[in-house]
Amino acid sequence: MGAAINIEGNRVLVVGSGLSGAAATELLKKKGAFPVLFDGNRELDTGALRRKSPVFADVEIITGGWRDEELAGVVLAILSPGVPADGPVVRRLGEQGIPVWGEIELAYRFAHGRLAAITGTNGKTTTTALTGAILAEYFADVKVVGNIGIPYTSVAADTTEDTVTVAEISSFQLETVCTFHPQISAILNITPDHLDRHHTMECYTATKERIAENQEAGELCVLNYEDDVLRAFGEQMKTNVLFFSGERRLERGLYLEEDSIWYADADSLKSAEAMNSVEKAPSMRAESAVKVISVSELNLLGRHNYENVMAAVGIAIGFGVPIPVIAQVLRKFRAVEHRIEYVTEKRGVRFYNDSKGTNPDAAIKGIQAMNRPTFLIGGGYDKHSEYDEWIESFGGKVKKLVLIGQTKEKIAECARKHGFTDVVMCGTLEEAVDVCFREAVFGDAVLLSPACASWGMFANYEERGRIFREYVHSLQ
Ligand code: UMA
Repeated sequence: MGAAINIEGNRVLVVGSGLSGAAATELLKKKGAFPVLFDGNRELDTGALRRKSPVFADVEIITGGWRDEELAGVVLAILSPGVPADGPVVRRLGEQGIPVWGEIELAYRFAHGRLAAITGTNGKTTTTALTGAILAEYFADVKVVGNIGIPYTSVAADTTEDTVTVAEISSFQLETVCTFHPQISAILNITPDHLDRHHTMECYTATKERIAENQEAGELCVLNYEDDVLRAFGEQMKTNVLFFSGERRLERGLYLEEDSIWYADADSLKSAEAMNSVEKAPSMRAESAVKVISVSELNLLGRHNYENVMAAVGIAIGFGVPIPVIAQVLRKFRAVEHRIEYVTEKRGVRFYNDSKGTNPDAAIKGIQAMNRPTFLIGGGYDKHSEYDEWIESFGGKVKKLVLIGQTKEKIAECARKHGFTDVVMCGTLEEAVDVCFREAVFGDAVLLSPACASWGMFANYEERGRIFREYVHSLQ
């Protein structure tokens, strides 16, 4: 798969007609290939698709399944992230001898400049957006791409040697990389998610770790020291590792102590001093530690966010951004949409949109951030997650659990098992909001933090969050 494939003048199959498929098709055309689109959805309205995405207007579209001869002359297939690498589509392509790259691999092959790639179960989007904001303060041409919602293929052709690209990379996207090689990678944390796709935690972890598989000595991987798996991973790497910790002082790395974020690195203290205006640590602390920022100056809440900040700071330091510049951006940066986002207050009840809480671990962070009695709206698409830890994290804070979607029975049963019985089932998100608003009293919070993906009820978590926000604003 690492070999060069000449796409110019050749047919290339694009699998998936969503954001990634459209952007990949556009890039392939720019590079002189002849894209052919395949989408497994038999019901796909190709006329409507061509109107919505003009890039497909002159492209041959195959839906549902294909006959071998329809792929005659196809030299390569580009997979959208939603298409599993061990599924029937890839099996058929293998039988026909057609090599497969993911959309990320395609973009990487045509991209220039430097690249930072960020993965992890939770915090990827915040960290990617924050890293992009810091780098944009220091470098003239910064692109923020990937799972964050901007396909890497949509910008790859516009990059130059001076571009710095920050890519949020999901485990789905990592299944199909090959030569993908960021100079700086980061893995924020690994907790159970997407087990319907990756089957076991071992496979999920190994897929995440692929982000660093092509890195070389002298490059950098930023890792969470408090994640046992990542600590062990870092300790055997050949590339440089910069750990961060929300729990303990590190000899070398970033850590949270006394409500501040510190950077300790004996080797680079000299350059840190040269940057001026960085506060030296008291002598009792690691000799070389400098203060990056006090967390009270941040607009992001919760320890998980301080970890995201440390990862972004680590990447920025890796690219040589001075600490005062980093701190200046950190003071301005605000939370991304749909992540414990305050919506409004009605009748003394505060509404929070945490639609991005798409797995139990992320949803636990949502509950932890609440400082009021909370009506919690949960449930959605079944990714084969276990909900025990999420229910256990309610800790007396959750007044009522209002459930929607495919997982509602499974979650309700799990709640009962843990002695939590104040559960209501609803058919729609709007109905769930109505129930919460009817029963909530002054001083309560209503939190949408579903612990599940949105698929099946909504196109994506952004749509779920938007609908929640709009409906909440319309409440009388
Ligand atoms: N399709 C098939 N066969 C399949 C599966 C899907 O033909 O086996 C077709 C569908 O019919 C549909 C198209 O593929 O027409 C959809 O492709 P897609 O699911 O890859 O979605 P895109 O619109 O291309 O969006 C993808 C990411 N989606 C997924 O990973 C599921 C987006 O991440 C990402 O923002 C976008 O590329 C741009 O890079 C979303 C996501 O939910 C936010 N990610 C997961 C997460 O964050 O947990 C991983």
